[in-house]
Amino acid sequence: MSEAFSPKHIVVTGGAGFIGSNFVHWVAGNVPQVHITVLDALTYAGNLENLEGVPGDRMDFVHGDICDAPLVDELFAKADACVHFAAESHNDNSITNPAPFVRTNVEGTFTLLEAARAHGTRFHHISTDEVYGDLALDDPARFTEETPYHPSSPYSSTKASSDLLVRAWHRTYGVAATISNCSNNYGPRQHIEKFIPRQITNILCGIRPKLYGDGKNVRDWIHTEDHSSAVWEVLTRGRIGETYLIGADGERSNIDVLRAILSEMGKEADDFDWVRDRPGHDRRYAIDSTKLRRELGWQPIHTDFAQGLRQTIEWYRSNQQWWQGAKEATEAKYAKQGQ
Ligand code: NAD
Ligand code: TDX
Repeated sequence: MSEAFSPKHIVVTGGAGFIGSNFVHWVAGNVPQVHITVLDALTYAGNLENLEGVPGDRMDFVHGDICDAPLVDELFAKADACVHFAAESHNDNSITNPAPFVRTNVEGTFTLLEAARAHGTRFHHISTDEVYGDLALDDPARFTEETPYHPSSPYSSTKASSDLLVRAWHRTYGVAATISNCSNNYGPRQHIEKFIPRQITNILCGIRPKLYGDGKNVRDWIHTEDHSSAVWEVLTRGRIGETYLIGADGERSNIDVLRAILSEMGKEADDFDWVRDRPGHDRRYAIDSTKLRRELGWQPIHTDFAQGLRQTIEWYRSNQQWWQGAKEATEAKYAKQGQ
């Protein structure tokens, strides 16, 4: 299949975060002709070290806010596409303080869309399966592109809002936009507030892992490199105005994932603490990615979860300087919440 769109210069917002930086590495390693401008505010979740190893002639870094309209306008004038990862991304933070979520996720996306409208920039919006709410554990259904929006948390409701803005800017103003909604990512460089890296780094620090509620909640795990390859397919060959769900058939309960980590790290199956549940905690996410696979021929390559988890554990073991500075504050924040 031939490529319909071959950008020469892309703006990647949130490129110093977990998934954004993995995407930048993926593009630099797989697509020779593209120049990348990373726009990132370097919040607590952004880290310039995440971009180490990306050749200097392939990328420039702009330290700035996606809500800064003049800056965004200047960058969009020079690029032919934007892939928009920047967001406040953690559900638990959105419960304690939703304000930055509304600002970055809603107002920030609005600011970018206005610039895309002014400059005719191709716009790919990164979203989440959480916009669809949750499924029961015994429901055979999975989310599809037709599932109605039903977000539960302040985080997911701001992501749903941003998706709706993208759809409206496409329909009303003709912005050349696509959206992808992906399931839970794992892999290197994920902030240690998130489930998998929190448990790995707890064990490395001699702290007992923490499991919310009854541990039966199900997440649909995908390796972040597979998310990156899917985003590239949608950006270059996806149909304008369409939404694509990204998932790799990786449904697992939290307790199963935790037990896999414990076993891999030489701990007993019950070496963890049950802690207070997350308010409004979504029960189960599950993605049906048939459209992406059929239309664009995308396939995940990291299909062995045990192996991906082993490599992720190894990454945190070998990169303690990357996460150690954030560990105490992250755990203090959780302790205050009883988690
Ligand atoms: P992250 O929190 O690791 O990184 C977010 C990045 O955005 C950081 O580098 C941060 O500095 C930057 N940022 C935040 N506010 C900004 C602002 N106002 N201006 C400029 N930059 C700003 O997040 P992540 O887990 O890598 O998620 C990236 C995207 O993928 C988000 O849009 C998220 O909703 C989506 N997503 C995440 C997952 C997941 O499992 N983590 C799954 C599906 C979708
Ligand atoms: O210590 C913990 N113990 C625990 O049991 C933490 C941090 C989490 N959990 C549970 C809550 C969830 O059921 O693990 C599951 C995963 O939690 P998170 O890593 O916080 O992810 P989740 O809330 O599922 O959201 C993630 O996937 C969708 C990303 O953070 C979002 O950005 C993305 O949109």
